[in-house]
Amino acid sequence: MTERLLSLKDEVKTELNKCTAIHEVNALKAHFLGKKSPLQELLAKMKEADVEEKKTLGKAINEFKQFVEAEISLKLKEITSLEIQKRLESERIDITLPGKSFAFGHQHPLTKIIEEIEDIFIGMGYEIAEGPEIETDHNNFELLNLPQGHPAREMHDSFYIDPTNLLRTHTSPVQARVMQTSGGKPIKIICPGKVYRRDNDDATHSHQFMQIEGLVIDKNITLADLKGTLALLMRKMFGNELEIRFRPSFFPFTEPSVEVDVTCFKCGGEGCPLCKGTGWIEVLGAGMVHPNVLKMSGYDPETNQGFAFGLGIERIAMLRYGIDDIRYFYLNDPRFLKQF
Ligand code: 2NM
Repeated sequence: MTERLLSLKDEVKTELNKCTAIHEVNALKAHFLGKKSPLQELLAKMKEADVEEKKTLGKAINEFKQFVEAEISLKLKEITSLEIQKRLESERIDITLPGKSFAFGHQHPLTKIIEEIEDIFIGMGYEIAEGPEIETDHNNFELLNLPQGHPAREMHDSFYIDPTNLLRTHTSPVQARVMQTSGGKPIKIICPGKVYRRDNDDATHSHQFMQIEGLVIDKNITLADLKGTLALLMRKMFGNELEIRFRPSFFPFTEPSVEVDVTCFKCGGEGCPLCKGTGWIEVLGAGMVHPNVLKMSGYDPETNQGFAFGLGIERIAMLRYGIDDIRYFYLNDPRFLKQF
């Protein structure tokens, strides 16, 4: 009997040694301790044994059971720790490897110029006003002294949506809206935004571009205020040394109207390819708000004066960065955009 148990013990050891997975160990456990195990034979024999034999036999069987359970639990521990070892090995992370770098987006050059100009005007106490890109014919033309049939309406041939609505051709309708709702009070605003004109796209024309227009209305506003304001704007944008000059011009919404040149910031006025040898660069249009415009939007032109100006953002950005084709701004080629 004890010999049988001893040889069973050896068998347990050899079989356990072959196990490499948990399910194999569990199968062995069933084999040695389960219903069809050799143990059952021994238990059957117990029935025929006498009291003294039963005692020793029972003890030996119990000891065998404990042995098997202890061996199995040891083996299970061994396998589990091996598996953990394997997983740690296969899921190892090398924290010294460099991280994945990903591309950051950044501001569009036009946005940069707009925010720069906004900051300059906010510094002078202006507010920023915005309005819809689809406007009424009334706001876009009528209120700006461009009545039906006015030849200047052809100056910027427009995209009509229906007989009374169009894509705004300038941001002036925003200013007309502000004038109409401000109850005759003083105004100091700039209006940045997209505008649309029926041009064929080429290096210097785009059917959609961006503008900033400014409007100041108060008592005793003069052309000198306009000149001082624009000189400050241009010096902050292009350098402290430059001068500005006014040339007489015409806009339906201003009288007098001027076009504004600045000293060529590239050559300092000596004459170079950028300024085509003149020493001056044209940067914007401006003027004193036409009495009709003031009147139509509820201001008495006898007691109120105003100045207004408009500039094209693309033109400023092209001058500033030396870009020779307006279409680059709208291609969104990262090779172009990442330079700014
Ligand atoms: C320009 C040139 C001159 C202008 C006028 C107005 C308004 F609404 F006050 F009448 N807004 N913008 C203006 C004046 C715009 O752009 C070249």
